[in-house]
Amino acid sequence: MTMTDTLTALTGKPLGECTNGELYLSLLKLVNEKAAQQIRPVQGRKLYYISAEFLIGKLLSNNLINLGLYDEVRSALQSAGKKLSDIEEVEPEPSLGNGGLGRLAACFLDSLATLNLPGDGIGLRYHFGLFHQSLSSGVQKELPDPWLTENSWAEKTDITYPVKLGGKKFTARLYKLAVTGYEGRTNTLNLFDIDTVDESIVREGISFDKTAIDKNLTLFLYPDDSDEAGRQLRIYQQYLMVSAGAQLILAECAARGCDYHNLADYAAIQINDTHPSMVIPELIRLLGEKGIAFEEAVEIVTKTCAYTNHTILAEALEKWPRTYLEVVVPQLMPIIEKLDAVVAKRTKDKSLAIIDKDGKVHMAHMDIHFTHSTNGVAALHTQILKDSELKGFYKLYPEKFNNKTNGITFRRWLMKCNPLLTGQIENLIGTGFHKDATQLTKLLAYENDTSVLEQLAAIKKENKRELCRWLKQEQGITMNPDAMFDIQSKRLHEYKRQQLNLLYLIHQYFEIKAGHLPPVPLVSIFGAKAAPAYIIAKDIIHALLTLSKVIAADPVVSPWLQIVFVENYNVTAAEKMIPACDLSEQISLASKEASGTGNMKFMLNGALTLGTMDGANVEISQQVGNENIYIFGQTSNQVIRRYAAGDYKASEWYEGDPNLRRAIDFLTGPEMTAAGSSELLSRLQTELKNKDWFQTLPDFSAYVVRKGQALADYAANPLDWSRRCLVNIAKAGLFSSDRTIAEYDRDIWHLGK
Ligand code: 26Q
Repeated sequence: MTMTDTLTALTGKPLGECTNGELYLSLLKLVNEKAAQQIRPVQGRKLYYISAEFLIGKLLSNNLINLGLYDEVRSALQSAGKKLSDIEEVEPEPSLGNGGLGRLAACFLDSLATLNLPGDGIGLRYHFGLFHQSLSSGVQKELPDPWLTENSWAEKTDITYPVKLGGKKFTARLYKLAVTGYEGRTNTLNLFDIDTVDESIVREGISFDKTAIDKNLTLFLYPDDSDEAGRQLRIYQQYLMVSAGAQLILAECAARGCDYHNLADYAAIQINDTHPSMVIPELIRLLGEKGIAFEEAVEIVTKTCAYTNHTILAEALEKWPRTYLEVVVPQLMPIIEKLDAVVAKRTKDKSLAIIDKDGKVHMAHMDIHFTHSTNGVAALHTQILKDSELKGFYKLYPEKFNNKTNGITFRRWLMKCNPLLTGQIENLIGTGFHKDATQLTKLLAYENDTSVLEQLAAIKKENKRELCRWLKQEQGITMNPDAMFDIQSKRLHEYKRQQLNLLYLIHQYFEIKAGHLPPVPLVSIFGAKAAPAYIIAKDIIHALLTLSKVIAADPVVSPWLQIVFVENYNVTAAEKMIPACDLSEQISLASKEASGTGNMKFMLNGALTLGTMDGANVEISQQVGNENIYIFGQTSNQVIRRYAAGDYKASEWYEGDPNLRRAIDFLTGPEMTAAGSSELLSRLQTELKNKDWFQTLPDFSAYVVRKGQALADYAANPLDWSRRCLVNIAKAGLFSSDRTIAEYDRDIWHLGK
């Protein structure tokens, strides 16, 4: 049967007469049928990756690629006068994650299935994922982002588990979503929900009644945790996930012959940050119900579970007041107390306790004591955990600590999002890199091949034009594709330092006004959502939007400088932006970005990095060499020392550098306050001048110099720039999540077939 016949049988009418919506539904069916054929029985140890977030993005094209159907489907549609890209538009994006941590989980699922490893995800079926960001009148507004349609990828099952929340009985229902591997097996993403959630309780924006948990439990991804009810709701969500997840794991293992004493031979559980940490006491509790004594249960759980740390930011490490846990999960508190007593026997060091003197329960501490592996997500990050943040734990359990540098799936972040570049690479080195990313180094043979470098530059230009077309259509923005495209896209956070970029742009504004023209026009593109309650982050967005207006209205500056803020940055937007980038901004304060994964995506798509020696930037710079990356700023050791000394004074830097002072003063000058809100702008100014917790000011002058160098190099020698892009692509193989997953399997999971 031809693909046209197959699809026509599914639609029930000629393809040319179908709407894009009808074609989408048929393709969804086709994919699910094909995917089901690749499900394999499991032998030996199976992985359960538990995570509060799976930022999977749109699935249709990715699944078609992985199942080897993409080309056939595209031509069948084409013959009927239909375009796959139009059908993709119909699919809502499941934004079931905040950012890096959630996207990493999605890349890992792809790699597990591709490597033919048995590994399923366990998470929550949020009705609304991360909020939809709208930018009207210069500020961010949050709106619900629905993705569940009648026929969605997550299929309802009749598998349910009882879960007790706040002493009341609830029923968790399992939804299954097929995870296809590239020429590999099909695994499952298990998402839990309860039937009583009521979408009609959403009020203005993303606000809702936080008390009625039967109606709101899985309504939103991470509800605002700035108030008590929000924080409690988060614990309820976490417990729903881990209790139902633990029951699923035990049931699946029992069905394969496990008698619970040997659980670790059947299951490996990876705890993605502390959000699923309650799985530890919950498993101990459930094993107790099966008749296994506490001491043995502790041993079994420790052998089964492993923990990944994604941050050293103190404010992101979860510590729950025991009074919350006593309300939400009273059945766990006695177990957590017993675990704390075990810890007290192991060490006298009170800073390693699970429950501290103020009655706060430290989730990460429970993880480290009661799992067999704790890993960081980039070499520098793991080193910092061992040397400072988790030093006491490292002393106690040196053998548990290990590094697993993050990675990204090249299927989505190259083959899917950048077909032109993929085609060029295939022509040069064949298709081996699809599953063996290290083969990209074969590209180095073309480092001095002018026609290859010119073609690479032409592809970049075409991707930039494509981004121009998309942004014109989405936001009515016109951009100059001959300018350098500089992109900073990631969550808005002070440690990621979008404000440093902002200060640079103000500086450039002054330079251009003074007649110091840059060697090439610059389009500075941002994509970033701020947490709804994160005031300074929202002020930074406001300042960027305001500056963008000021510059656009200035006939002298606007030909040379443009600021574009992409609304509602998500996976779909990232797939359009990343292939069009010339210069990738990775400018976090050294020591603060655990790894970063956007940095890897930009590199793979032929952008050069402008970055600090932070997270995986360190490993990127080792891969490409100093001449193929722009590094600047304080080192992590300098930063850590400065924090320890506690002697950083932003005001001294402000007073000491006239360029910096000029840029910061401009925030509340007449041009800005005429275009924006003086209240918001002066709040940001005060923060920068007097606090600047993430040390933006000390790195300012070095940033200006390095960025100036990048612009000069780009303008002076396009062919050499293209050569350096080629080197970046060729050396990106290390950052394939296939490599990361192979290392997790080798060192931690030891999965069966
Ligand atoms: C915690 C408590 C209360 C409310 C929310 C949270 C919370 C929510 C989300 C804490 C952290 C997150 C997400 C963290 C995250 O995305 N971390 C990123 O993980 C990536 C994958 O390892 C790294 O590349 C990034 O460096 C890291 O910032």
